[in-house]
Amino acid sequence: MLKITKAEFITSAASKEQFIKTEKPIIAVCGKSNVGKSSFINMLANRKKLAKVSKEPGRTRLVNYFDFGEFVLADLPGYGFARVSKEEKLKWAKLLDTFFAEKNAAHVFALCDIRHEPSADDRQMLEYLYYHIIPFTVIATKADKLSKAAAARSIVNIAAVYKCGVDNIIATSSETRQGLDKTLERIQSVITVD
Ligand SMILES: Nc1nc2c(ncn2[C@@H]2O[C@H](COP(=O)(O)OP(=O)(O)OP(=O)(O)O)[C@@H](O)[C@H]2O)c(=O)[nH]1
Ligand SMILES: [Mg+2]
Repeated sequence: MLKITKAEFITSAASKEQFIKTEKPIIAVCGKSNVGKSSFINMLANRKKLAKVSKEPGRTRLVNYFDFGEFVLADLPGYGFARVSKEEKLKWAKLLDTFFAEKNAAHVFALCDIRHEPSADDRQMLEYLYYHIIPFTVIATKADKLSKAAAARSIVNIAAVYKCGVDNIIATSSETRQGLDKTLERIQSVITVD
């Protein structure tokens, strides 16, 4: 099992010129505002405050890079936040599209809230991934908020929307650390080149 021995903030990128180049595989974390991206990263890092968690959605407006030793994690800006201007939304969409088009990520963790039907923005993000042929794993967050049976039903639904198998979805909770081992196994297989 992969052991995370290092988790350090590297830098933030506000534009494509600032995207970093590295020999290490980059795993990107994406999902709508408030879905739990930063909390998920902190769970992996086993740190409380590596990535900023906020009750107010839409706070992560940059690509934040973290060095995890054998790989780099990129925390992408959350999309689908209502209270931002049209221009700002377009700017984010362009930034994300360029990020994927330039093949910056070897793998993507696409986060969605296990309690909610995937949104139009989630489907748009999925289109980017399929269009640019970027392998992804769905992380169904906040699993602590549902019963086991309800979580299982939700995962079947998410698999249908994301056009993937249920095996490609990991139910997680940053509160209970459910799904951490499965996620580490997935990272291990993603970063192992054989
Ligand atoms: N119950 C529960 N709450 C969670 C979980 N993960 C995140 N939250 C809460 O959801 C809210 C948003 O979490 P963040 O990790 O900041 O979400 P984010 O996706 O990084 O948000 P932005 O950076 O604004 O796009 C916070 O109040 C968290 O405490 C989880 O697994 N379970
Ligand atoms: Mg965040």
